[in-house]
Amino acid sequence: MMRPLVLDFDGSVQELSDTDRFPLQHRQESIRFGCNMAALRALGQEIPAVPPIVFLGSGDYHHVSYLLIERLRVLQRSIQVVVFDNHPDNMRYPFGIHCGSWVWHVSRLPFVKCVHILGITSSDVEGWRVWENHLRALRSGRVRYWCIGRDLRALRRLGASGSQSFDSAGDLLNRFAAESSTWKEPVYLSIDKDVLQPAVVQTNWDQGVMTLEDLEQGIDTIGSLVVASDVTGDVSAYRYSSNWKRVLTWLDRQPEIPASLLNVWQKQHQAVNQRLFLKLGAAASAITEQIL
Ligand SMILES: [Mn+2]
Repeated sequence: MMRPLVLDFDGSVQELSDTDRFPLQHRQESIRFGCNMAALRALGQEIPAVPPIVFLGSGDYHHVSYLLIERLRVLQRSIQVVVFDNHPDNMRYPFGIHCGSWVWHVSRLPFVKCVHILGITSSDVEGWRVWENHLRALRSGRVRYWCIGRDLRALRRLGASGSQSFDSAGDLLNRFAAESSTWKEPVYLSIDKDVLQPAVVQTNWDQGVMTLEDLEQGIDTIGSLVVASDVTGDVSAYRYSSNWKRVLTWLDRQPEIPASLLNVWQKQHQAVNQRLFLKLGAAASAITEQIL
């Protein structure tokens, strides 16, 4: 079994069996929530070659997935990107890249065929908020939303014909299994645990409706194609020293995590991470050694 790597910005990911850790606390202020491309590139220079399973800590670092996906350029073939997330992460953000906009940047990489985001229940995809999404990526089919219980009429009117909403996680996963069974491309898999219902784990963002079993079923569906993966959605408390970032996160209505609960929540994440690691390790080891 391969060893996962924790890119440790925030100390949120508790001990897993046989983990390596790469300390990045000194980049927490500059990378967390969002950064300019120069800061992201500087981070890319610092982080080493990574194994196929990477834990990133809080979902506030989800844009670091962009760096990990960009490295798959070496495969010299087109790839599918599958993201489990309660949010589209394809929103407009004029100040560089952030945890809510990274999908759009990934969709512009020439070797990425499509970014599929599964399990969205956020209202980001509905009503007037559709204008905050990168619509061109949705129209061209480079980005597709797989939602649960949302009304996508506004998006469809704007041409996002590849995006769908389902009545339940089960319906979504069945449709996804049918479609992904025709894929020939390797898959990069990114999991934000905010796709899970709050009964499973608590994150610092509003959460979806999937159970851990739903998520595991989804991983199994594409398991033999997955070449690399990351996991985010762990919890940590952080106070920005920059006023600018404090304002940005306040605008995004990020709730503060009560200190008394932080440790309890991190332990829940540890158990979920261990299960995801076993599932991803079993899936990835076969194909990765051939390709990477
Ligand atoms: Mn995310």
